[in-house]
Amino acid sequence: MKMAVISDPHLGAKWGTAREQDSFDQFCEAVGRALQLGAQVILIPGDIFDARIPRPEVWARAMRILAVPCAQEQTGVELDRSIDKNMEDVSPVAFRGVPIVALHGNHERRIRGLVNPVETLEAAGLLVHLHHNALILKTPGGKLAIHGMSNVPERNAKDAIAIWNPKPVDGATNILMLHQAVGQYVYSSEEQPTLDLADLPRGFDFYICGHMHYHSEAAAHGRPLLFPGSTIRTQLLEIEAQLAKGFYMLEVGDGARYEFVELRNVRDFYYQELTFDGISVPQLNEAVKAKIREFLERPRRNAAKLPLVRLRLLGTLAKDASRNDFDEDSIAEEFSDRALVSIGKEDLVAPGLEEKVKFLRELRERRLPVEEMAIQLLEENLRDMSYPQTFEVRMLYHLLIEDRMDEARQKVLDIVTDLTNTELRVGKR
Ligand SMILES: [Mn+2]
Repeated sequence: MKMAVISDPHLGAKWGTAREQDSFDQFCEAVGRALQLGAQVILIPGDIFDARIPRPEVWARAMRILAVPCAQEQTGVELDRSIDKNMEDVSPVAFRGVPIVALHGNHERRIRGLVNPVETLEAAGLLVHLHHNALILKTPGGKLAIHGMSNVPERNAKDAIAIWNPKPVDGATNILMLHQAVGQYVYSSEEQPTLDLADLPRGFDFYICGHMHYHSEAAAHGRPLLFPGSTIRTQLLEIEAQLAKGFYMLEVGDGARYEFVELRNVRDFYYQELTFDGISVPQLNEAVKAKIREFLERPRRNAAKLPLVRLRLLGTLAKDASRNDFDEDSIAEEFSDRALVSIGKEDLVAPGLEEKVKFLRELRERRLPVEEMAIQLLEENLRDMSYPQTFEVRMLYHLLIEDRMDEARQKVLDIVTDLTNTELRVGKR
């Protein structure tokens, strides 16, 4: 009994850019290769679409790809029964060909009462959607129970899985499918998972988790926990340059085997962090271009598509140089016939800016009351602007925070009147 697990295709991602076909190309290859390799069921643990409400152009491409497994010959997989799944939601055409069982991910989640795009695909009979329920399938290799929890907000994940409390089905191969951050396996370091490896329910033969975009393997209660990763590059992180994109083939019945299958039509991706110390803008231009040229001379795996080049600039610029003087767009334009270049300069510091950061850090360390911190920042900024001290800023500020509006207004009026009179006198002279 063979199954494919294809995760996070993010159909429609990078729409309107040079990469707008990538999500479809890569999902299409994954589905085609899975069928070639003999998959009898396809599992998709979430984020089929990149958006909650995909545009019709995206729907059309997605449905064309998802219809391919339906058109396959029957593989002897039948629906036996379900647990907590309303059978009226399962389309009578869902078990034609090679069936697809899917979750919705965080990109597709909508509020209760609204239909999400994965449920829409279910209505069309292109797949069966799971959320806190299970399907038990009769297959030539024995019974297969697929239990699924679609994405819930991370803060609720631990409670949601405890309340659901799925139990493995006796006499079946049991698979648990999720779309969450789990323990150290997160989409980004800003996420705070509530779910830990130990919180996963026990007794399943395979644990499968979408959401994380680079593929990884772990163990939960001594059984494989597989993260297929996305089929498209979305994050342009170093780890996405190091790890291949692909999907899993699982074989169950006589023991259990799994293997990661690499996609072939993925763009080559080069990632580099460059650190500088007091570099001038012309030198920076040269260094960046030299690096891109160096990448372009490397042997290519996929010569059919322009490679992606991501450079992250770190360190410091020369004195008096500003980040705005460095024009990354014109460099990207210059190479646009040979590569898709993305340059991140947010972490490149101009010396003036460095002093600002130091000033802010010192302010914070002095642990001043918020109001005092605000006036010091205001004074610092006014100094930068060479403010002529027409108004006594500190005095006005204190009147305002004490809610003495009338006095503040009067002070301003006095000064304006004074200034006007002076102007008039100068004018008359
Ligand atoms: Mn995702």
